[in-house]
Amino acid sequence: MLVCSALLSRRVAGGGCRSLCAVPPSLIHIRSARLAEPGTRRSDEEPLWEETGNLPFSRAKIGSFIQERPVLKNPFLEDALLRGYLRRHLPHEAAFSDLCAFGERVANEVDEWGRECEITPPRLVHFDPWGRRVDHIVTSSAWKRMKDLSAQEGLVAIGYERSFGEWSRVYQMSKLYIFSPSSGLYTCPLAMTDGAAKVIQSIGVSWPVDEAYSRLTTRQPERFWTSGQWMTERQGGSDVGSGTETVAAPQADGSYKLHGFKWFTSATDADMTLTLAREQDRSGATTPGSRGLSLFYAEVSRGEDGRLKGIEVQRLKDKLGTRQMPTAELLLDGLQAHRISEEGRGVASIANMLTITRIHNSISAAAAMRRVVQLAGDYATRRTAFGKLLKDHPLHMQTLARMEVETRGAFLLVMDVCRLLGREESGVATELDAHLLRLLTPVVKLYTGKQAVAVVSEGLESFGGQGYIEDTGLPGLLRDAQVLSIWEGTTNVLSLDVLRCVARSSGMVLDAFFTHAKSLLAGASSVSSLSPAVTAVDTALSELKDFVQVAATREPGYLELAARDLAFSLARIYTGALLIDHASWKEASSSDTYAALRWCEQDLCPVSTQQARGCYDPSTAPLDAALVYDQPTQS
Ligand code: UCC
Repeated sequence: MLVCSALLSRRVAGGGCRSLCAVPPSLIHIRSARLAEPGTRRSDEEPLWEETGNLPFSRAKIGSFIQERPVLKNPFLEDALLRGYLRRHLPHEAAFSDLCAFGERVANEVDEWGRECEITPPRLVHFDPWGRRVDHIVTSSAWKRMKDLSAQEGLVAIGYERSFGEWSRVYQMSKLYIFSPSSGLYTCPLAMTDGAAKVIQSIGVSWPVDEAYSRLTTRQPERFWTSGQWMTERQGGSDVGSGTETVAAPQADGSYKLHGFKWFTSATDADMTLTLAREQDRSGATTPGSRGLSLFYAEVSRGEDGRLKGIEVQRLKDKLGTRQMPTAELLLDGLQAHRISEEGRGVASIANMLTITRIHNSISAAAAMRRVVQLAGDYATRRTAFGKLLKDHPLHMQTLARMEVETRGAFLLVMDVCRLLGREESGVATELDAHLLRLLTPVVKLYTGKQAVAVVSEGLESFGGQGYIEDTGLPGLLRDAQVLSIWEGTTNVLSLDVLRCVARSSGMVLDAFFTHAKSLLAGASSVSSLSPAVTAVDTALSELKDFVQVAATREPGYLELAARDLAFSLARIYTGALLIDHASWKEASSSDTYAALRWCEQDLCPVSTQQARGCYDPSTAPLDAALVYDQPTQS
């Protein structure tokens, strides 16, 4: 480039072209393009650019090659597994045509709104022009359109209308699955709205929450409400029982005034919230721990002066991703609320909400994977490198195929949990279903959260440098994926939840797991092409059983160290069984079989592998700590 500029300045100064003739043609092109606009004559002696005949940069200063962008097509029509799964389990024309029409809308209309939400993030206006405190969270028009769309499309309502009986949740979550990556994170308020409706339904739809329930589950945009779930305080992200400081002061009319500080409240433009607080007795004393927590319902409203009633928005959070959505710190300063759980039953009552939001989280994770795989696959048909399209490079296809296997596994795992939820809600769940739902909810959330980060990251890489360019919209997918393993319970907290539900059910949840996984394999016993996968899952189940037997005789610390690997083993084994089951369906494709075989090639039971290496022995914990805090040796 330096040589080029030197030549260029000499030429301009001297007006001659002798030295130019000595440089390679490509340099001439670059320099020429900088000297004058194409088609303009700089001096009478020089020919027009067009007249030289071989100047491909003459029409544009940046060259003529423009890479075709990846195109988002109808995410329902493009998804062979989703369509196959629904054809098998929910073969209803009405559901298909609705999903097809919605997929069209997502690709052609909604996706752009999602982008608008990303580039026009919410902002907080504390004061009006005359100095009055208003705490307005200003959101984009696209964010508001998402709310109307969510009501119209029944994205929460479908789960409560139950038009498809026990398959209604699968139908609802299929819609959310094709919506999620284009939703500008509107799936977050929808998750909490769904969770709040579920809590209200389980407690009883009566005053003071009957009106709220009808608004959370309506299809009328003008009536539709969203709900927050204000659980996190400065001391209590995971350990809610010890960390919740908010107190509820009883009022003469039976309501309460809440006073506290909520540190992380998402989708803070909600119309109502469910939140935890400690009820004060007459002397102002409260009960510590989870036993002191009750669940409260509060509406978010403004007084005639425009101020939020009983709430001050301290600030919006500056987050790595999910920037489309307002997340705020809230001071509750006498917020009027109603207790809706029994006293001291706050955590148990909000657990229903956690189940729903964790399932939504898993849907978002699987959907992010699916979206990046769809876009990467499309791009591979448009991008040429080393003389051929990316799709014709076997190594590139191997990478995308591995992403596809992960995505298929995640999809089947989360859909199976939705199936179980639907069965529970329509009153047809067996005891086995109920145990599986309890066990698999933390499992699917923690596993898909991890998968999403890995797959989306790999997906960005498959676009080369463009995957790192902000206005392609791709980096946002990765930023938003990173939160999926954090909120609604981190991987370790959920792994401990798995242990807790095993212990509280006296192992019944694991019995259900073994029984159902075996029954999924049984259907494939006669399909010879699947036999390596069936053998792998069968072996992993035996290994898992052995692990459980040994672990039951060890001290609690042993199981705690094994918790994460145990949860991963449950996820991999069960997902393997689901992939096999789907591939043994009579209308399954060869790709379904291939995906099952590939999934089952990995270590399906890492808890057994690590146990054999002594990773959970009592000596391990101090060694881990010593490694983490390893100090340079003093000389
Ligand atoms: O992260 C957040 C950001 C919000 C953004 C919204 C995203 C929405 C999704 C978006 C999709 C796009 S908000 C909050 C995040 N925080 C958490 O998720 C909390 C994480 N911590 C836990 O999950 C802990 O395990 C706790 C808080 C549940 C543990 O509390 P305790 O008090 O120690 O719990 P216990 O003693 O184990 O359980 C108390 C009761 C028991 O019932 P009883 O008394 O009848 O035996 C448990 O069985 O609650 C019941 N319980 C459960 N029931 C506890 N956990 C569960 C559960 N998971 N399912 C059913």
